[in-house]
Amino acid sequence: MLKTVKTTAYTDQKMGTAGLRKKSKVWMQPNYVENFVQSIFNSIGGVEGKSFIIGGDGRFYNTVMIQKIIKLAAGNGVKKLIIGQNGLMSTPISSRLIKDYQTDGSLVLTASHNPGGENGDAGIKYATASGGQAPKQITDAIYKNTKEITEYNLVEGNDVDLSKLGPTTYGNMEIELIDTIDGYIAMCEEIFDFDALKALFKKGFKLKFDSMNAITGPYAVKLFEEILGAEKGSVMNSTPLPDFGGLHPDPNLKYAAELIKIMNSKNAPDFGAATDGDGDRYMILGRNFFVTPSDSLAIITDNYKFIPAYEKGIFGVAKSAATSTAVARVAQAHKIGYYETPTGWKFFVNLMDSDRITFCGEESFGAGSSHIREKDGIWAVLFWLNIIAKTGKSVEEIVTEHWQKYGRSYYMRFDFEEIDSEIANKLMADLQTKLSTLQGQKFGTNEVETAGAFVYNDPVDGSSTQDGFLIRFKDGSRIVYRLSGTGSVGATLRVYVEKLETKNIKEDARLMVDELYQIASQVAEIEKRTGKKEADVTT
Ligand code: VG1
Ligand code: CO
Repeated sequence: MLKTVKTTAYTDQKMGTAGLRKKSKVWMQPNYVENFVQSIFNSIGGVEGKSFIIGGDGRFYNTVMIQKIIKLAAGNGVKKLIIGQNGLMSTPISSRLIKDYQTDGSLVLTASHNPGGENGDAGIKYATASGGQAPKQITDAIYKNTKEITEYNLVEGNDVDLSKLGPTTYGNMEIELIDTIDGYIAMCEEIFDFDALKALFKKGFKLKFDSMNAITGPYAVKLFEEILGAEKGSVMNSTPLPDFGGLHPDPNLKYAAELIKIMNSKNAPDFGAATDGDGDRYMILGRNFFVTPSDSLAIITDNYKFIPAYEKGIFGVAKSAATSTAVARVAQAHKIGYYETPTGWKFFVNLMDSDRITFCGEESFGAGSSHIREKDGIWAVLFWLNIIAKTGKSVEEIVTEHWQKYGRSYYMRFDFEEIDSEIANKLMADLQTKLSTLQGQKFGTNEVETAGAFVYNDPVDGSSTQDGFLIRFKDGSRIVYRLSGTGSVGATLRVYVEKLETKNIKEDARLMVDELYQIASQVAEIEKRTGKKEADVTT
C-alpha cells in the first residue's frame, strides 16, 4: 500500500566528512531515518526507475534502517535494490558494486570507526553513481531538504527476509540479495599476485589480522585463511557484532590494544594488521613496530612495481593536507602527479576519474587506489603483504630503508574531543586572525614561512574548498589544525604536526615532534580555551 506520511523536519541532519553520523538514539527518534533518506531522494531529482546498493557494517540498528529504506525506496518508485546478505557489506565493496551493477548510488549504514550499540553511534554514507561519496553541492542540497521536509512516501508491507540470497520483490520493486565476499576477493585477485602470497604463507609467514568484531571478519577469514593459506586463527575478532563486542572499532595504537600487545610480545607474528567498523581503514604493524599511515602511503607508492595491477605505471598520488609530506618526496622521485586535498575521500574521486592519480591516502589510516572510489583496508594490507612476498624484507626493514632513502617525516596527530562547539568555533576563528600575523615570526630557530587557511581548488570541477589551517616553517615542518566532521558529540579539534629529518631517523616520534606540538598548543591557546592539558587521543 503506497502511503504519504506527514513529518516534522529535524535541523541537525547535516552530513560531515563521510555521511551523517549520530548517536543510535538520535537515529531511533520518530521519522529520523525516513526524513533523511527521503531528503536524499528528493535532492537528486527523485528516484523513480533508479537502483541502489544497500548494506551496512552490521552495527546495532542496521537492519531496522534497511527495512525502512526498502519501504521508502518502494514508495518513491525505485526500480531495484541490491542488498548485502543479512544487510552486511563493507564500504569498499559497496563502491565496487555501484560500478558492477551500474546503479545510481549506494546507502551504506555505518558510523565507520565510531563505537556501535544502543549507546554508540550509527550513520549513513551516501555515494553517487561515481562510486564515491556525494560531493558538497549534493550534501548541501540534501541538508537544505532535511530542514524543509514535510512528508515522505512509503509502501507498507512485511519486512524482507535479509538472509535469503537471490531475487525477490517488495511491492513493484525488485530486490536482489547478494553475498559480497567472493566478489570482493575476486577483485583483489585481479590486482595482487595471489601465487606469491600463497607461497609466502606456505613458507610459514605468520599474520595476525584484527577485524575488531566488525565487517571485515568474514572477508578476511575466507581470503587470508582459506584462500591464501594463513594459519587458522590468523584472523581475530572475526564475527561482526552489533556492538563490536564493546570494542571501539578504530584500528590505531589506542583502540587495537589487544593486537598491539600480541605484536609486541616475545613470540610476535611477522605481520599485524587491523581494519575499522566498515572496512575502509587499516593499520600496519611489524614485530614491535608501528607504521604511520602517512609513511604507509609513501611506501605503497614507492613500491607500485611489485603489484601486477600497477606494474606498468601509475598516474599519480594524492594525500589530504593533514597527511605528512612523505609521499610528496616519493612522487617527486618517480616524477608522477601529486595533489594535496582537504580531508575526506570525496575529494579524491575527481582526481581518479580524470586519470590524474592512481593512489591516494590520509593520515587517518586510509589508503586506496582507483580500483574503487573509497579507501580499502584489506587492499592496503594485501599491498604490504605483496611487497613483503616480493622483497623478502620485514616491515621494519622496509620502513627503515624507506627513511634512509627519502628522510623521515616525524608525524603525530593530537585529538581534543567533545569540546563545546561554541568554544571550538571561537578558537578556530581567533586562530585564523592570529595566523595572519605569524609569517616571518621565529619560534626558537624555526621561522614561519606561511600561515593561514588551507584552500583547495579542484582542478576538475573548479570548486573551491577550505579545510582547516596550515602553518609551514622554513625547515619544512608543518602544523595543521582542523575541526573533525565525523564526531557525534560536541566538536573535536585535530592538531597534526610534522617534522622532516634526514639524519636521526630512528628517534622516538613523540620526542621529535614535541617542540612543534608545544608551538601548536600555544598558538591556538588550547589549554586555556578547552581546559584540556593533554590530547584525548594521540596517533
Ligand atoms: C575523519 C578522518 C578523515 C576520514 C574520515 C572518514 O574525518 O580525519 O581522514 O576521511 O574520518 O573516515 P574527520 O572530519 O573526523 O577528521 V571513515 O573510516 O569514517 O569513512
Ligand atoms: Co571507516
